[in-house]
Amino acid sequence: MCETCGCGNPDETNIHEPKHDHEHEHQHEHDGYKHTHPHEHAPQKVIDLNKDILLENNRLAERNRGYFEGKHVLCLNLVSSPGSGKTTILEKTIRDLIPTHKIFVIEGDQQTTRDADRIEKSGAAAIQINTGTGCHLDAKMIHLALKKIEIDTNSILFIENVGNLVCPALFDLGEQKRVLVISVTEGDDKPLKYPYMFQSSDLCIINKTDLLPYVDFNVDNAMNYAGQLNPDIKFILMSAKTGEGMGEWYDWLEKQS
Ligand SMILES: Nc1nc2c(ncn2[C@@H]2O[C@H](COP(=O)(O)OP(=O)(O)OP(=O)(O)O)[C@@H](O)[C@H]2O)c(=O)[nH]1
Ligand SMILES: [Mg+2]
Repeated sequence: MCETCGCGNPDETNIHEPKHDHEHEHQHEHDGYKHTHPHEHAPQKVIDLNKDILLENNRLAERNRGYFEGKHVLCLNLVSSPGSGKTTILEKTIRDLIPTHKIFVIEGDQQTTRDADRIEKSGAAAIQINTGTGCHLDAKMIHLALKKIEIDTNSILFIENVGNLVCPALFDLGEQKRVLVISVTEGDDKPLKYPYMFQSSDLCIINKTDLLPYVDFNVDNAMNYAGQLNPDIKFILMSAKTGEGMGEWYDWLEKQS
């Protein structure tokens, strides 16, 4: 349960009962005889998240956005489920672009400085935010981090959000663009199950394509589902391991600057 965004708060949820009748007959074997009797399953529950706790966050996000615009900083918010490859993509991006670009990174994780350490080894300055029990970054955390890291003008700031396809979708950080990374090991139905994240993202990187021969992931299905939710979303097929799609990613980055 997230204690900071209220997604575990029962007052903020709606529970929909299924429309069909749950009663049907079951056979049980008892004392060597088969008995048939009606049996009731526990009702299925679908939980919707309410979003009206975000006004203060949006106000601070606008302040962050103004700061980035004033300094000509391209700020990108990288979101994904845990382990999709955000840090690996950033490591490769930094190694390739640091000779020609000024790059800074804000790292969000519940615990450890592992990702910030990886980023610094790649050659960019990084600051780590640990959210504790929190499952997302918010605009205030970015506002405070910006006071601790001196971002140059005309630079790129990557924010790697906490690995989570749910709560980070709701929190504007003041970024210009949101980059969603999914990987082929997660299943091609993710857009259907986590629609807010796909609706709110500008670019969807489908990572780990080197593993496509080994997993049941239909790229067309994933793109169609996401495109139905968000007709403007762009896609890049990528393998941060082999380098496939990195050139396309750098072209996309250049177009945003
Ligand atoms: N095969 C393959 N593995 C990859 C690729 N990209 C990343 N990985 C591996 O996937 C694992 C997770 O990668 P990370 O970059 O740490 O993922 P992340 O999204 O930053 O993870 P969190 O910060 O924990 O959410 C690591 O073992 C990477 O080596 C890829 O393109 N192909
Ligand atoms: Mg990471």
